[in-house]
Amino acid sequence: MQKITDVKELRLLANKIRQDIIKSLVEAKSGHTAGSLGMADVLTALYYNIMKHDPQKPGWPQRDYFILSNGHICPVLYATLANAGYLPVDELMTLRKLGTRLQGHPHRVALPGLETSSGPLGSGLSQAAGIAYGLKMDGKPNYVFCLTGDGEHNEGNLWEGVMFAAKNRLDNLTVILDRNYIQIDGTTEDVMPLDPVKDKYLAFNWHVIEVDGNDMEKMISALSKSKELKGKPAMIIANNVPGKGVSFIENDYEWHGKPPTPEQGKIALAELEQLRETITRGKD
Ligand SMILES: Cc1ncc(C[n+]2csc(CCOP(=O)(O)OP(=O)(O)O)c2C)c(N)n1
Ligand SMILES: [Mg+2]
Repeated sequence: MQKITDVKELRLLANKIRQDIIKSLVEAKSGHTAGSLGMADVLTALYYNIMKHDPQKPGWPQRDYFILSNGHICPVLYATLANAGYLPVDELMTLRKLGTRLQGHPHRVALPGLETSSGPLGSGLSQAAGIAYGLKMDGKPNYVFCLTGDGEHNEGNLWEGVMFAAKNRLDNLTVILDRNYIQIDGTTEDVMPLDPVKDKYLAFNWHVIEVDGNDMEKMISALSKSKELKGKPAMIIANNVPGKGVSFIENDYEWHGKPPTPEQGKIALAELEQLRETITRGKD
C-alpha cells in the first residue's frame, strides 16, 4: 500500500477512523469505546505509514503482520482496515450484528486482513512471538507488530511470551503497549499496578521506547526506530488518552466497554468534526 508521510493527512485519517468507530458503536449498541478511540493514531501510523501490506492481497507473503492481542478494541482495527480498503466502509455498520464478519472480538477466518482471533486476553504476544520466531527460522524479512493492553498485562501467560521473545532475540518483533491506565473496572494502578513497566521490560531484556501514543509524528518515529533496533525485541510504551478526541469519554474507565447512545454519538461526532476542521486549518 502507498505510504502516506504527510502528518496532517495522517491525523485527518485518524479523525475519520474515530468518527467511524463512534458510528459503528452507536449502531451496534454495545462494544468498547475508550480503548478504540485511544489507539486510532497508532493504527493509522501502522497501516498508512509503517507496515508493508496490500489490502487487495491480504495474504501477500511479503506483508508485515499486525496482531491485535487486546481484541476487544477491534472497532479501531475494523475502521482502519475498512478505510485502507480491506472491506467496504459501510460494512462497519454491521459490527456485532448476527452473522457479521465484524464480530465483537476478531474472528480470523471471517475477515481477510485479520491475522489472529483474539478476545481472551494474554495470548497475542505469544502468538506474535511465535510468528516472529517462525519468520526468523525461514530467513524471511517480514516484520511483526503486536498491540497489547495495560490491563491485559495482568495475564500471567503474557510474561511467558515476553521471556520467549527475549530468549530468542526476536528483533523482528515490536510490541506496542496501549498504556491508557484504564481497564475494565478501574484504573490499572488501582486494580493491579503495572508501573514501573519500562523497568520491567528492560529487566526482561527488551529494548524499550516510551512515546506519546496520540502524537502522530512521534509515534511514527518510534515505530520506525523500533524496526531498526537489533538483538532484542522492542517494546513501545504508547502513553495515550483513552477516549481520545471526545471530551466526555476521555480518561474515564466507565467507557472501557460501553457504546455511546445515539444522542451521545451526535455530540461525539460534532466534537470530532470540530477537531477535523482545526486540523485542516492547521491550528492544532
Ligand atoms: C482471559 C480474559 N480475562 C478477562 C477478560 C475480560 N476483559 C476484557 S477487557 C478487560 C480489561 C483489559 O484492560 P486493558 O487491556 O487495559 O483494556 P482497556 O480498558 O484499556 O481497553 C478484561 C478484564 C478477557 N477478555 N480475557
Ligand atoms: Mg488499558
